[in-house]
Amino acid sequence: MKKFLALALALCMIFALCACGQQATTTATEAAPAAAEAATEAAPAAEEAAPAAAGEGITIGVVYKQSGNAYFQAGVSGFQQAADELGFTFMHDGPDDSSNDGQERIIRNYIDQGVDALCISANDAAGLVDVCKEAKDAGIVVLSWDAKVDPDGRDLDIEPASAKVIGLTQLEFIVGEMGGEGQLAIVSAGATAPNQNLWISFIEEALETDEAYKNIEYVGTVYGDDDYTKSYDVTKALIDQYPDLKGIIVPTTNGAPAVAKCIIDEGKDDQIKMTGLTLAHDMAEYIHGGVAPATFLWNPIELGYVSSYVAVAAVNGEFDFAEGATIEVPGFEGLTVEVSDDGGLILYLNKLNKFDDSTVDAWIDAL
Ligand code: RAM
Repeated sequence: MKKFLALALALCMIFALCACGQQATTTATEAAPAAAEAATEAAPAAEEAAPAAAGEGITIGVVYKQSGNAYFQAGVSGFQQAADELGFTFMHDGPDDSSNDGQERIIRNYIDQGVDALCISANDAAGLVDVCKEAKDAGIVVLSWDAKVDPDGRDLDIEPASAKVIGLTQLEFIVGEMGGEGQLAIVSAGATAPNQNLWISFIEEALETDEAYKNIEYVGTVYGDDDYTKSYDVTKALIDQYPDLKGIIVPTTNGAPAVAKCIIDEGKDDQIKMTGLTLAHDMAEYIHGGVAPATFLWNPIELGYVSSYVAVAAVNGEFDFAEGATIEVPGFEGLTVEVSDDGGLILYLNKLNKFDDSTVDAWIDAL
């Protein structure tokens, strides 16, 4: 009876095939929800949620780029909210040094422990393919979330929004702040980071081809490796090398506060403005202060939450890894699998929020 109930409940998770693959389009929303809403947006009350037993007996191994990164701690709370609703168990870990080797060791350990699914935010899209293939051969569902594993190593990649939208939202904003002209630099995370590199590729393409940016002199990208001190130091070196620098894009949460602090310490906050992908709590003072007039981010809690629902459905054999497949997740609509530019499968949440002087405080408790 118990078994039957569990099966019946599991079947309540509805996954359908839909022929219409839609292009991802996202625009940053001006309005941030109240903090309480932000925190609960991804986690509807348990009684409204899909079947509590769907995840019973399932173990998920969550792997992220680095330990101690508040962005991934938020992501983990999304996995926890889904675990509370669906009943699966999960482990989570990331290397201290943001290395590919460290992630490989964690994944191997999870394979040895017999996990049913892996959810990985990769430091190197190609570097994890072999170990992920081993996992797939062992019957493990392999999802990447936040930062992709290359198609051969994954079943599906789950991303907050299209890479082009994420990249160009930051570019348009900073160029507006720069009055359409002057020197622009990027301070990124690690040099192999799949998500940052993709966003930057769209930024660089637009800088080369779009007339709107013809008066922008792009001086290049430097890497702070998602380390506060290194991000600060590379920013200082940039400012020394380019005394006329007017804008910096920082597409990484760990680097952003270090860059803002450095601009201010160098006494350049009247001249240099920055934007990027940031959390709210560690950037609010810089957003209010004006050195970062606005920044952007999706809700990483939601990314963990949706990844959990996909993982559980896939382990239960109820999610088809195919273009057009859809999944129902409480609080989300229209989640549809598409074919990504890299030829693999991708699912977008399509949510990007803008943190500015009037919205950032509402997000501080959540992010
Ligand atoms: C950092 C990580 C993560 C990225 C965010 C924006 O925390 O690099 O992968 O999505 O920034």
